[in-house]
Amino acid sequence: MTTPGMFTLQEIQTQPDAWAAVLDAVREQAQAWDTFFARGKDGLTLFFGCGSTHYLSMTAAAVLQTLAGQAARGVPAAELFLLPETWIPAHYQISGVALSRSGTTTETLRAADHLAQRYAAPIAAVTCYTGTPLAERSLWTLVSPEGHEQSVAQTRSFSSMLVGCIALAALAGGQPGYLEKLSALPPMGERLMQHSQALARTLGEDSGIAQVFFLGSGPRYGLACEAMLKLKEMSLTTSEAYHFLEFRHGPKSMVDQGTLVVGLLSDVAREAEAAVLREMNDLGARILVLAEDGAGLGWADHLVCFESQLAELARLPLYLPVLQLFAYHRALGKGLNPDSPRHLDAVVKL
Ligand code: F1P
Repeated sequence: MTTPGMFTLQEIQTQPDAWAAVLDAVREQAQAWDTFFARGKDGLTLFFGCGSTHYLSMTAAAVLQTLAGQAARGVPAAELFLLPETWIPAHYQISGVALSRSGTTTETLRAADHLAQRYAAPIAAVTCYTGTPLAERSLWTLVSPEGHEQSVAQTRSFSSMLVGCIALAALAGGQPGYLEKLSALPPMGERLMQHSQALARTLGEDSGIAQVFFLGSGPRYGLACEAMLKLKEMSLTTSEAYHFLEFRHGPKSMVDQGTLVVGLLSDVAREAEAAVLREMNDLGARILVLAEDGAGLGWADHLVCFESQLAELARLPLYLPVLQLFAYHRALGKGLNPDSPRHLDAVVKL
């Protein structure tokens, strides 16, 4: 006997265990991945995927470029075989990292084949299942052993693949000590979910919220997109994601009393980001801020503080659980089943 949302909730709540498991997997495979990242040094590493895993590709690329100083981009998989010239500069040595929970999405497989055949690119994969068509195409495969899911919408799969990508980027950047810091994430994730569960439910059940905007800069932009997708998939809510300062250039005209703006605050650009949120607050939007600490944020309507003491990139996964829980509660509040969103399948096979 299943109840609506039971798989989604269980997958969200168990994600810290999946983070610990993927870190163990990275430790076991660390040496093997050395050869992959060494190849990216003089070229361009393209991360690619579809839907959630496309958003993951943007964050993973930003993290690799920042931690390892290697040129990297996140690209929707289909663009790599439909319009490769728009993404791939001539004479570059290309490496590909396919991101896919299932390892069976047609576009992702075609992109991997295209990069390998036309650009002689070595292909690596970060996924949640073994023995898939994607794994067959990849010389390096990191499997998030506890990332698999029954729900359509990605939650623990996404965040555990993110943890894996951050750990791999740290290795590529010659920072193996970073992995020990990442080990602090699972207990922090548990604590954070306990502390923010009530807030996620209150916001999720608030029928006064008609639309939601998620704002993030740099590697947090991909996470803002993923939070936006969760809310759409699970709860059929009008939601959009923007880079923080972009929001002033048009989208803010949408702001009204029924708007929630969620800010995924950074440390580096905190002041400029907070200024955007305050401005939207003055225009009537409700504001939820996710930040390392609450200094100077007393004006926010809702605040989630990580208090992690972790480096800025190491704490990226902590933005996700409360936003997933928000989507889950919003779906239930609207009488929807978050486990099986309307019109969607877990994998798109063309
Ligand atoms: C990617 C994906 C999901 C999305 C949808 C269909 O699959 O686009 O992000 O929620 O239901 O599949 P994958 O390649 O990561 O398995």
